[in-house]
Amino acid sequence: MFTLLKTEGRARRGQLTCAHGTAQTPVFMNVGTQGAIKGAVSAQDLREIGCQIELSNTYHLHLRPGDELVKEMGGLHRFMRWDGPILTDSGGFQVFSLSGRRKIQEEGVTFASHIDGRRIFMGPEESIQIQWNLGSDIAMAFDECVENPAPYAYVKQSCERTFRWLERCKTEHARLKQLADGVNPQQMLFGINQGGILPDLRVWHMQQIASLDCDGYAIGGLAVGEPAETMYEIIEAVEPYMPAEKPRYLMGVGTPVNILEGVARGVDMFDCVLPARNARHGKLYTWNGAMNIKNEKYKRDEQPIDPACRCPVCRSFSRAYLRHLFAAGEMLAMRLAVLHNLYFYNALMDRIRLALEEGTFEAFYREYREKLGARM
Ligand code: PRF
Ligand code: ZN
Repeated sequence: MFTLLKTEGRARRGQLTCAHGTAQTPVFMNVGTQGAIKGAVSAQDLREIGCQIELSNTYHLHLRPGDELVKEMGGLHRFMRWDGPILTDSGGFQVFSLSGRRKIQEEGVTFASHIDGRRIFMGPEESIQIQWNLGSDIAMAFDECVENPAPYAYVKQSCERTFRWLERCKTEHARLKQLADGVNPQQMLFGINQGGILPDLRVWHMQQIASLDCDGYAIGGLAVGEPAETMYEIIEAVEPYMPAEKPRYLMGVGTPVNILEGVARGVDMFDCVLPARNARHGKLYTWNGAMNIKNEKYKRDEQPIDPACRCPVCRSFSRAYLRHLFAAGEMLAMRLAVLHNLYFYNALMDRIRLALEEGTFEAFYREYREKLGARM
């Protein structure tokens, strides 16, 4: 269930109640693709860095260890020892971005596993069954994410098919709920808006999926090659057609500035591998912009990564020590950097929510759009 608490302009402050707890929105979901956060971060760490919702992938967990095994182990929450909300992505996007040769048909997608090349078929029913076995709190519809830009005719037939796939997802989800033997019988299902960077297709598709009364709506197919400004224009075009009483999720976005811009345009939920990936390359976020900790200038720097950060890393370690760990290729470098960046993203969402509560989001937005985009 989603409750809208307050709005400022198009920005929204709300709360999303799942079977495993309530998340305050706008929220950033921390990505643990295979049931672990890349950089040796566990579910225990997630709690410490302020994570509210963990995100895992249908595609990866189906291939390994297998969703049947996860179900046998009591579901994903119990398997990974995370008792907060979990969202699972449907596999649609990963099939297109990770697998080798693939064939898309009305029925679904046949593809080669990126692990051992074995041929696998996944359609809307399979994706929903897998997510049902995992027992996530939020399941995502099976969709096709087309690259940007793509020919009009292709995007049109693709998003028409994605709509038919959503109808099948809804039917399969309802069927499984009837069986009453699920790991998480209260699982929600979100629909995903597609339509490339073509506003008329986007709006048409959004109107179609809004009529199906999903538990929430995502905007997919963005941050896949188009300029950030184009992404913002598409969000602005579809937002008026997204049901106001349902949560809105911008998939796979983004930088701190992208998130701020998304919130300003009415988005409630985000996820991205960027903070963890950047951390592993030494790119760390601060309230004054991004820094590269591997830089020579931090060699004798006694300060924490960000003096304004209260994360477990900044409370203990210096920039000089982190720089050394990176230079020495120590695994601890990755772990500490990832912990800081994820804490930073969660803290950014905290500050955004606070500004919305105080009615000062507009001022916050103007100040931090500049600061967060800077390079230290
Ligand atoms: N569809 C799904 N997952 C996604 C995307 C999408 O379009 C994106 C696009 N940025 C990220 N993750 N199912
Ligand atoms: Zn920190």
